Amino acid sequence: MLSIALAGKPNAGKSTFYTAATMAEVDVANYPFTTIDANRGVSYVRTECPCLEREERCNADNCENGKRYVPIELLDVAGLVPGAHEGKGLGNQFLDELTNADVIVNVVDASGGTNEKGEPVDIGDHDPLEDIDFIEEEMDLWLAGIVERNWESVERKSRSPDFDIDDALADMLSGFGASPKQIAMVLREVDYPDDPIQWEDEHREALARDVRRRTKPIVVAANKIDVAPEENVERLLELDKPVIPTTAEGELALRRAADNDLIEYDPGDETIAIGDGVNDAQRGALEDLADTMAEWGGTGVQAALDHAVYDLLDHLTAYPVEDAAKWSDGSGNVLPDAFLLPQGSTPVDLAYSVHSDIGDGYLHAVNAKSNREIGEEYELEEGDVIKIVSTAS
Ligand SMILES: Nc1nc2c(ncn2[C@@H]2O[C@H](COP(=O)(O)OP(=O)(O)OP(=O)(O)O)[C@@H](O)[C@H]2O)c(=O)[nH]1
Ligand SMILES: [Mg+2]
Repeated sequence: MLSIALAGKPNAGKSTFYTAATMAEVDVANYPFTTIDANRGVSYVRTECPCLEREERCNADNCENGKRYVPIELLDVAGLVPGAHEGKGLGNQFLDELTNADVIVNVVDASGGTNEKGEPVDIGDHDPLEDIDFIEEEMDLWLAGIVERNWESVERKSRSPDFDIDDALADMLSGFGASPKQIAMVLREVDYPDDPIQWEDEHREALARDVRRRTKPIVVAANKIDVAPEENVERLLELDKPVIPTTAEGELALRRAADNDLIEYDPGDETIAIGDGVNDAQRGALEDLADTMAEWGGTGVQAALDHAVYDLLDHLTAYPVEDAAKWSDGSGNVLPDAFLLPQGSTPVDLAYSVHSDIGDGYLHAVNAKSNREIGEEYELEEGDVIKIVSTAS
């Protein structure tokens, strides 16, 4: 499963975001380092279900009237402070948790109500722009440290006659969650000596920076928009980086209200319908929240996850079926499964995602939307419904 990690300063709202997105109970409090051990749970990205193209909506568990929710893993980790790679705050513990993440959501307190250590200050007192870069820097320096610590073993290996620097670096960096393909791409772009003995600190730092950028892309969640000065959010949106305004607390309130049938709301909706069962205080709070949503296009929590997966990681959703006419599995369930795959994936890749046996026994595939057989080279598109014919199925 794809893994998204929530990173950021203490007290920025990571655990609130996590609770809202997974509806799991975790500790949330207005002081730094509330979270010490990482929380790991299932959340979803939202996309349009192909059932919208049919007369009837599907009955899949994760489809809500054509709003399709595809599972991903969400990770909520301890807050990060400047100097973490040297052990400040909770230090490397947090950074090590990121090894398995495919993409990072950097939760920033856009209200300026917490200082660089995450301690509460008056709203607007701290400039949230200062909280953007240090996360990247800490991650880069942390990875550079890993490279440095492993350098001796690369130098040792270089004495062997069949030594290849690309292979040695790929070997070392695979532990960081970088695929050989990603590493090959980075190595093509940077200039470095073939002999590890000649590497300087700058080479290692440049390598770490490039590998980090490619393997851990970051989207910023400009959080607490419900209380943030508008100007703060605007300035964050002007940055030359992906930024999504969010209110994690707002999303949590909406999900709880929807669970209690007080409102109609599906995660990622830009509006809510308030029911008759609410009292005056609840109505006031929900109306305030609806105003915030109208201003920024929703609570942003779903949008941040969607942006991470569909834009930064450039993934698509494909739907394997057994019956190409009914778009169903063998028991008649319409569009029962959805898989996230990188753009450029083929029907064979989809077959392997379903099961390695299905992949090994792959014969051919049918595009169920056009009812045409497709070749092994066919590049899947968002929302494709595919029947895979395999000796294993
Ligand atoms: N107004 C407002 N407050 C929020 C929002 N999100 C979180 N908070 C509050 O911010 C405080 C910190 O939230 P947490 O979710 O515990 O923050 P964290 O980033 O997990 O903090 P650590 O675990 O200490 O790193 C709590 O008082 C939350 O209620 C939001 O969108 N708006
Ligand atoms: Mg926390």
